[in-house]
Amino acid sequence: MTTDAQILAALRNSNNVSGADLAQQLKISRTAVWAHIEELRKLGYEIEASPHLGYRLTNTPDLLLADDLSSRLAPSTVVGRHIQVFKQTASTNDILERFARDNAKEGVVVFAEAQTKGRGRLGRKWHSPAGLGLYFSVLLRPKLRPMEATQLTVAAATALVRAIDASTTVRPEIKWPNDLLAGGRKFAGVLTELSAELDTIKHLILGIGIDVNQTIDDFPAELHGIATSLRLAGGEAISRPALATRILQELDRDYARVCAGRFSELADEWESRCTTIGRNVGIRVGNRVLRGRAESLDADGALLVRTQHGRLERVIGGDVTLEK
Ligand code: BT5
Repeated sequence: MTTDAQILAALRNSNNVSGADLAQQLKISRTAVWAHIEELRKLGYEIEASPHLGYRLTNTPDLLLADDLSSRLAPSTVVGRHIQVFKQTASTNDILERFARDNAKEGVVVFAEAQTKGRGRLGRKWHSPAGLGLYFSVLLRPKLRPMEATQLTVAAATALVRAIDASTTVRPEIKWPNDLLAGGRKFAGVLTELSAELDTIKHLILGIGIDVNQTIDDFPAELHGIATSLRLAGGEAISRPALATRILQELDRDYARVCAGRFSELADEWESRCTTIGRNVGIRVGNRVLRGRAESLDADGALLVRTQHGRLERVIGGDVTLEK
């Protein structure tokens, strides 16, 4: 952890910390502590200083800073063990793909304040305006077969739902396979990209995009009517670093469950929040549209659909429309 991260962690852990205590903990001089506090203030952290009580953190900016995010996570977490934040990038998935090829460890997370080429599935775009949403990618190296990768898209969705339940008044619905909706409008999506050999996953990148503090004017015209943000749905602005931290914590927990072979627990949780289950659906897979009733998830995270002819089909990807 950097010195700034350690100072932020210390300030968060107690109401007031004296300069002398900080200096002792960090093994630096009191003048150096003061210089770091000044730097943090310049970034927008409001830190009060009183001669008797010491330093007190009174407000944090809505900025994503690697040190700040790291300081909020337990040292033992896998997801988020190393965090990097870019001011702007084409796509966080592309950055992480490069890191993965350079043998980065699993759990590395890359955030961007803005993306110029944010991607959805099948070459679609993800609108990623600066400072309003969360756009990040997580590198995982699960010991799973490629056909089990859908378990991790499901894990990402349950982690997002739990984090949003805990941090906001919005109660998201899941639309299979990767959309989070509020009031029928999409505010988050997951892009899972896989590098695999025949029967093993080499690495997997979970790319997560969430509309957090956008107002309607922040969306381009083509998304009006289909997209929303947590702020629009819940009526209040949300702290992005606090939400990001909670998501990484929940994802760490769900990833551990998947690795321990406890995916079925997640599948139950997922099904309870998924508006696709129990509905008649049309699923476009390539050029084909499969029609039927979505029944459940199987042990690998694929959707089981009972077709009009009574056959049970297993679907691992596609675009769903809900039918009557
Ligand atoms: C997704 O694709 O929903 C996955 C989105 C993943 C984005 C993250 S951001 C971090 C990481 N880096 C990346 O480059 N990507 C990932 P899909 O299901 O294909 O949905 C794409 C469709 O959602 C578009 O065609 C639009 O209709 C709609 N859309 C685009 N931007 C949106 C936004 N900001 N909010 C809501 N809907 C949006």
